[in-house]
Amino acid sequence: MKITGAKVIVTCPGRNFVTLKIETDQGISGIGDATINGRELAAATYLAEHVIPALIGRDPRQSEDIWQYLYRGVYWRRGSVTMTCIAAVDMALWDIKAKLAGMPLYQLLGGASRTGVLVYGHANGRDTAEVIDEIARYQAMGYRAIRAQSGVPGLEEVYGVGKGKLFYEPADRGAVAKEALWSTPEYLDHTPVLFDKLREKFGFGVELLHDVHHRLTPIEAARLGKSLEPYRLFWIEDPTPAENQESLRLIRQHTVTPIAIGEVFDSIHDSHQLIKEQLIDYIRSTVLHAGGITHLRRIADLAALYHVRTGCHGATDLSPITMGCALHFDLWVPNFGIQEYMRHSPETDAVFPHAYSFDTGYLHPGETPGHGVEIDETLAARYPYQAAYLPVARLRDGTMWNW
Ligand code: CS2
Ligand code: MG
Repeated sequence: MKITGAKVIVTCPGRNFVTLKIETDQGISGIGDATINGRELAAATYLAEHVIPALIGRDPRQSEDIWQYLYRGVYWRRGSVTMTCIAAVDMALWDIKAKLAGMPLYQLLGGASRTGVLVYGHANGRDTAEVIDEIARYQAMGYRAIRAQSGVPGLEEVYGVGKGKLFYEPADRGAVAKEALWSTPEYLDHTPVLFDKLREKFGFGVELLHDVHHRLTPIEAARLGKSLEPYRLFWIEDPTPAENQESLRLIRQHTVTPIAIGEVFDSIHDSHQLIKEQLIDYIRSTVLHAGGITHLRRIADLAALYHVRTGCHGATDLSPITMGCALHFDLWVPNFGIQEYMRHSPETDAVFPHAYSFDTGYLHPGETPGHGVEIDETLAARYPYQAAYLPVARLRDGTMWNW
């Protein structure tokens, strides 16, 4: 069996997505996601110029050897562009292999370890009253786990509070990123009050999550984790930037609030110490940004040795292809925790028809051979790329901070 061709499809049904399509001499094709929010064209060029020429003529069933070739052969290993592009190839090759076997992808990984994939949705609001309304709405939709993000008094715009409802797109159209003001003291004062009100309103029958989004120093994150202990959160996410994995030791010394990190990680080396020292409870790495199913399996297997569970990132800037692959992975992985599920827009769902479905707080990938997601190329062509960037944050004195 041989790869006869491959192409990159960039489309923007409300937001940009980069898709790799690989074709074979047996008429079976596979697709993979290569979307990096704000750096889409870097991935598209990397694939077109440096990956596709190396794929032609190879056997698509040799997904491991191709992975190793693209990882070791680049010399300049790792990094979000390289690992996202390797991931796109990997997703497409697993799609082809599962179609060849006539099975849904999860069967090739080891079959189902559960009947469905527990997901969490995003309840956002400018203030506590709006967050309460949104949580009630997500509960009515059947969600058992809900992330709560709120505006902060004194700050105009903060991460996680969307312009619209149901789905949230943080990237703004334009040639350069918008600048947003951040101030930690107001956030540290406001957040425990928010969750006190949420638990008073909803009790403890719903799992509540919160994304700190890299904005605190370790000691500030320790304070936040401690202040939230009475509200028993499912997790606080990205409490502090985790390039320095040791910094999680300080947070761990002060609080038992569970910690989830990893959506910006691109390899096992970014989380190796966090996992081995049990500095986190959930690893958020994804099939998209961490080298595909082939690499994410390795991360999950290491995590399983240290009681760390998966909690894959699943925002709107990860295409339905990533969601499809993630759900097959989630259905199989023994140390599953939870899956993020930010719904895509109807335009996006039309471009990426898929087999996965939502029911009473769980997603299921479906039984279609492959990963169960396709791309409508004719429709995709109607939405040309539009430059868009994630915001950057500055403190009141102008210091660059973490958005
Ligand atoms: C967030 C993301 O969903 C999350 O946990 O961290 O929405 C993140 O801000 C975006 O994926 C960035 O593009
Ligand atoms: Mg996050």
